[in-house]
Amino acid sequence: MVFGLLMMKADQLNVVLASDDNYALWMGVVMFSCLEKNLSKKNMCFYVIDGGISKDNKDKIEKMAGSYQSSVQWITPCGESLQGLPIKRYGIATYYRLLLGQLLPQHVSKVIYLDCDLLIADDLKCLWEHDLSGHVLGAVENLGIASPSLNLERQQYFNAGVLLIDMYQWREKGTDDKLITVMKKAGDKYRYLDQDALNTIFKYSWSRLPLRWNIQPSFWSKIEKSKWNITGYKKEDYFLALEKPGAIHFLAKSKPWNYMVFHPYKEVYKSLFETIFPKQTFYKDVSFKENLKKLTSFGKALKNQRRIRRSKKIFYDPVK
Ligand SMILES: [Mn+2]
Repeated sequence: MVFGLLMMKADQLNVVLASDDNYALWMGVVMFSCLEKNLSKKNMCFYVIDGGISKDNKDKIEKMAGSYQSSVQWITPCGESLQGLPIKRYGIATYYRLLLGQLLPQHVSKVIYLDCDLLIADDLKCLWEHDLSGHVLGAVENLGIASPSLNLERQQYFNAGVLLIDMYQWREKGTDDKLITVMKKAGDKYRYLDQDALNTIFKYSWSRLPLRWNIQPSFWSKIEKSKWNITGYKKEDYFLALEKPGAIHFLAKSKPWNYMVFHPYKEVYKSLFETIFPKQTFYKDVSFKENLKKLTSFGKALKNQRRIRRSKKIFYDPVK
C-alpha cells in the first residue's frame, strides 16, 4: 500500500496555474496543450489558484481535463497578505505565484508554474526532469530587456512565465514572506511587479532552463538578426527551440486573441481554442473602432507574416 502510494507520487507531475474569470478559458488552452503533449503518460495534476472563476468556466475546464483522466484542484486564495500591493495592468492573480508556499498543499514538493498565455508544444516531462542543481527555481532569461526597476544585467533577468520550483526549499527559506516584503517595500517602483520581486529574491541564484521552454515574442527577431549573443543563450539553443519548441509564450501585447496581433503561432492557437471550446468566440476586440487604433502596427504585422513563412519548421499539430 505504502509502496503503491510512493509509486503514484513518483509518477505525478504537478502543474500550478493562477487565473481570474477573464483568463479562465485561455488557461484551459494551456492545460489542454499540456495534456495533449503528455506522451510519457505522466499522472498530471493541476493546481489552479482561483481568482474568481465562474462555475460555468470551471465545469468546462474540468470536463476537458476529465477526458484525459486528469484532475484539477481549485485553491481559493486568501487575499489578506496581498492587500495594498499595486495592481497596474496585470490584475491581482499575478501575485498568487508569490504565495505558493502557503497555497499549495504541504505534500507538494515540486511544481511547474505556468502563465495563462502559453501554448505547450512538447512533453512537460523533459522540463520536469531538468536538474535544478540545488537551486530553488529554474527559469528562462527574459529575452526583451531587463526590468528598468532593478539594477541587473540583462542576461541575469529571468521571465517568470514558466518556472520549475523546488517547493521544499521554497518553503524552508520562507520565500512567500520574503517576496511579499520586497514587493511592499518597492511600492510602485517595480515595473514588472511580481516578476521583479522574484528576480530580486533569486538574484544570481536561479537555474537557467533551456530556451525552448519559454519562447518569447522577441525570440524571432533575435533569430533573424542573429542577435543571440546579447542574450545568455547560444545559437544552438535558439535553433533547438525553433526545431523543438517546448512552450510558446504570448507575453505582453502579443496575445493571440487580439485581432490585430500577428504571431507565428496565432493560427495554431486559435484552432486549438476552437477545438476545445467550439461555442466560444475567440476574438476579444473585433470592433472596427478598436482595431482602427491598432492599424499603426500593420507594418509589424506584415513582418510577422514573413516570419511565419520563414519558420516553416515551426508547427504544432493538435491532432497528432
Ligand atoms: Mn505571460
